[in-house]
Amino acid sequence: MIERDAELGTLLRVTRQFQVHGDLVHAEPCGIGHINRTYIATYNQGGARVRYVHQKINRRVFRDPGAVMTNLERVCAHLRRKLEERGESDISRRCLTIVPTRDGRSHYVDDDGEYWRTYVCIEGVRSCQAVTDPDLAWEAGRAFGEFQALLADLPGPRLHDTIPDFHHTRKRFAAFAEAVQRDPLNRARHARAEIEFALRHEPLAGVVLDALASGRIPERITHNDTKFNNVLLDERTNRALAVVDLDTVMTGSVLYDFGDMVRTVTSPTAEDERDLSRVRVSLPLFEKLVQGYLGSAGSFLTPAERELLVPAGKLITFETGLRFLTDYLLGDTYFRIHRPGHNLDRCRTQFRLVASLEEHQDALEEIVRRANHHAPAPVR
Ligand code: ADP
Ligand code: GN1
Ligand code: MG
Repeated sequence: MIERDAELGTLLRVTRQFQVHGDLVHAEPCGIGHINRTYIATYNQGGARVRYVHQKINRRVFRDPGAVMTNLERVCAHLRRKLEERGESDISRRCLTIVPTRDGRSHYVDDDGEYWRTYVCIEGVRSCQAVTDPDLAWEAGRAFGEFQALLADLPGPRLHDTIPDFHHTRKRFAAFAEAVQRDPLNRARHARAEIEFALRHEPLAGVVLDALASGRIPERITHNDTKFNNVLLDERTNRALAVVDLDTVMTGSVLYDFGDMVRTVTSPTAEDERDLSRVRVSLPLFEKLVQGYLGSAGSFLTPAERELLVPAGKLITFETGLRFLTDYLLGDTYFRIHRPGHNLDRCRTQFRLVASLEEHQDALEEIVRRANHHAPAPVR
């Protein structure tokens, strides 16, 4: 398999650069994730089978991969230290472990200027593309809330902005409007209804931006890409074990994180579900998500942040739909696609969920009110 694929051939050369012992026996691409190239590689290490994850960072998306790696090293070291201080067990399954290169660096730059890194493979886990079990929604909320709590006291300077203005929804909207204007592939005619929907929802774009700008809500260190498949679940217990995909950990609002949880765990469908009649917010899933999140983040969230939890769900679902639509119009150059029209399908799913969140807004607000009542006291 390795010889058949040019990139896997490169991979064979790359793997030798890392402090991985033993012989590579098998490597295959991991089908999950829209951005990086991820390979799971099996080695024969003294007769035992050991797996590692090799990842090529997407340079088109991350313009400064060195900055990504600097952030990543700090974040991984801090998470590990915190887990050790708390006396946790199974730490190598609870956070990412960077395997250094033979000369002690966190990454290797190949002859084409591509950045590669290697992680210990976390075993006995699975990641989910859709959630139907409310207990899993609770796990998602708990895991990301705990992640934010663990990073609250990260020492040192501000993290690098690995993607500037990542959740600047107004700029995302402007990019969308420009894509419609240019329509370089003449695809807008296939997306009339979605373009109309986006234009109608433009006012949503300011929801979190304005609260941040006015100082109503604080900046914190956040994950910024909290979709559910970025949590690894213990396949035996279904408990959330590790949060992965740390490339966008930087300063932001916790509301972006919560919003992306709403987007990915409250409809019992995958992100690219084509049967839109199945896409809707499930109140039991939402309720469990909020309870899990407030259980771990409730001790530091301010009242203003709590007030914006429901709007943030709508905002990030809208923003992500907008990003899929923009990418569709521009020729699918950002998100990896697996079929023609994939990004348009993804956009439709997001917009359908936005509509469902709007329909159920009062019920969602009521759930948050109830959960706030039981969660740790708000910080003032
Ligand atoms: P992308 O940015 O492309 O989403 P991720 O860093 O999320 O890349 O990795 C893609 C997938 O690879 C993850 O969703 C997860 O399933 C798997 N993965 C990543 N790191 C590990 C690891 N250390 N152990 C096991 N699986 C991993
Ligand atoms: C990308 O990397 P991945 O697949 O976990 C994207 C997110 C989107 C998500 C939509 C760096 O996440 O922002 O919300 O796709 N990551 C980046 O599924 O753009
Ligand atoms: Mg990912």
